[in-house]
Amino acid sequence: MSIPELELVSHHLCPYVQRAVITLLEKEIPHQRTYIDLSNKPDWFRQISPLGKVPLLKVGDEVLFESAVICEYLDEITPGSLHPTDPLAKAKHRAWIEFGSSILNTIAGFYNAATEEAFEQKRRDLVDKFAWIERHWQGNGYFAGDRFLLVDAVYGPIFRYFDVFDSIADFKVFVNTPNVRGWRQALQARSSIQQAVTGDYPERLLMFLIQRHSYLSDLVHSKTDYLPANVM
Ligand SMILES: N[C@@H](CCC(=O)N[C@@H](CS)C(=O)NCC(=O)O)C(=O)O
Repeated sequence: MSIPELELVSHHLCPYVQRAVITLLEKEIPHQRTYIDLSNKPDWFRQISPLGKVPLLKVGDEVLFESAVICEYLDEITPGSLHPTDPLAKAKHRAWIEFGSSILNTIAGFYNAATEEAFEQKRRDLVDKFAWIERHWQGNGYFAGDRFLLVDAVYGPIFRYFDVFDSIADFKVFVNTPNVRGWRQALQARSSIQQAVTGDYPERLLMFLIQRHSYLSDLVHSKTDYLPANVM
């Protein structure tokens, strides 16, 4: 199958966009990337995005939305597959991908929580969610063994948040999940995961966190000595 002209409409911090970028990189698919400002969405974007969200994948004159759909499409138009072939295994991977989206919602609750109490509740929710993965762990480096698959592409951007959170304080989210910690390390080392964001990602995320005016924003402020000059 010949690969059509592809353009990924993106945002610098979006973890869902990163899933698509990682898939594009893993499968070495030529594409263009266009970054937009989500706080000031361009009219052309509003006109083609049914949910007003990134990522979008422009495929010639067609537009795909929803990251899971985009990743599966990219996987299917290229040789080899980043999904298991066994239907039950594939269904389980899709379920854990959906679970990854639910972790992302909890992460949003964590950085938006206004009070210490609400923040602590979200922290515990994160601990619980990663404990679920630990209990069901059947991996070996990656989620399903030594081969990187779509489900791994989903968790790379999730763990990336914690690289920045760890630089603020030790929130003890992975204390009792050694397999998840190993998975996090394996994904951190993967070139496609590293290259899915621009080099200024940590500064951009810190700036975004400060702008939440949340409990976590206050923690970032309390560490002003560590903040890079361009975030102050
Ligand atoms: N279910 C969607 C979620 C995408 C999503 O939430 N994107 C966020 C940025 S990370 C967005 O575009 N938000 C803009 C808005 O909601 O106005 C997917 O998997 O693609």
